[in-house]
Amino acid sequence: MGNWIRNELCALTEENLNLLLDFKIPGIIVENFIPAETCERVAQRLRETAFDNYDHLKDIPVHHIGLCHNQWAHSEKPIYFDKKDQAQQVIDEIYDSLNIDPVAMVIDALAQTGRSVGLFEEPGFGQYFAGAFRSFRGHGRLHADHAPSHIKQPWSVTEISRQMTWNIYYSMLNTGGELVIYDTIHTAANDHMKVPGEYYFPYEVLEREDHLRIRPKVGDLILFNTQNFHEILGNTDGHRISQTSFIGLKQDGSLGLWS
Ligand SMILES: O=C(O)CCC(=O)C(=O)O
Ligand SMILES: [Fe+2]
Repeated sequence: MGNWIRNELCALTEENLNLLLDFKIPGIIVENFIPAETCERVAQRLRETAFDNYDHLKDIPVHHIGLCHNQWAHSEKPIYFDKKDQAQQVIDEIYDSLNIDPVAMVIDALAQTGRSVGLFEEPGFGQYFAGAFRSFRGHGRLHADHAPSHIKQPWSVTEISRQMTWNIYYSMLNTGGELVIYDTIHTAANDHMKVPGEYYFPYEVLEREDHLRIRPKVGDLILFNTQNFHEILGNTDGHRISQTSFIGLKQDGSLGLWS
């Protein structure tokens, strides 16, 4: 018996957010979260902007703009926080004169479910960066994202009890690029199955067939629980670019965003 009580993306409501945190639904969608014309203008700017490599991960077909905490989580804390202003400036330039702030829009949308929501904070250092752009080409292999399991240093994001993600899709591939979410939860018990020295898992970790395969559309906001194993199917014909951050559930029931 699987965990999911529905096999589709659901609307953003208080009840569905609770179900998602509880691994009972595959995800949440808000279609046309960003208007198509705005997406096209942002996508054009993004295609012209150089993306950095995730140098800390070998062999992953991903580039990013902004700041990715995972990349600096095993360095001294000021190294990450010193990069924040510059990263935010690059993101702000992408949205220059478009009069939208998608990170604030996501925070507002989540807050409408009745939860307290904000940027994640590190005592003594302030707010984390949230809202990196990520560009995929090729296969993002089967993985889970869970700061308490991956990070061995005492950052506040390691104190969460659940981890989700949001993605707004600005540019999609002509074919392929599906997001596949599996009804199998990453746990301390299956973590040892991770391919040594890699970020991904073999398909043998999956406990059942149940999965949801989605082809996101430009303008969609999609949320899912990153403790569910997931993968991004590859292709190389075009750009698959989203803006994204994680969402952590804190001990007090509030949600915090960081990238
Ligand atoms: O790009 C996507 O559709 C999802 C990427 C992903 O692995 C994540 O947001 O954790
Ligand atoms: Fe992921």
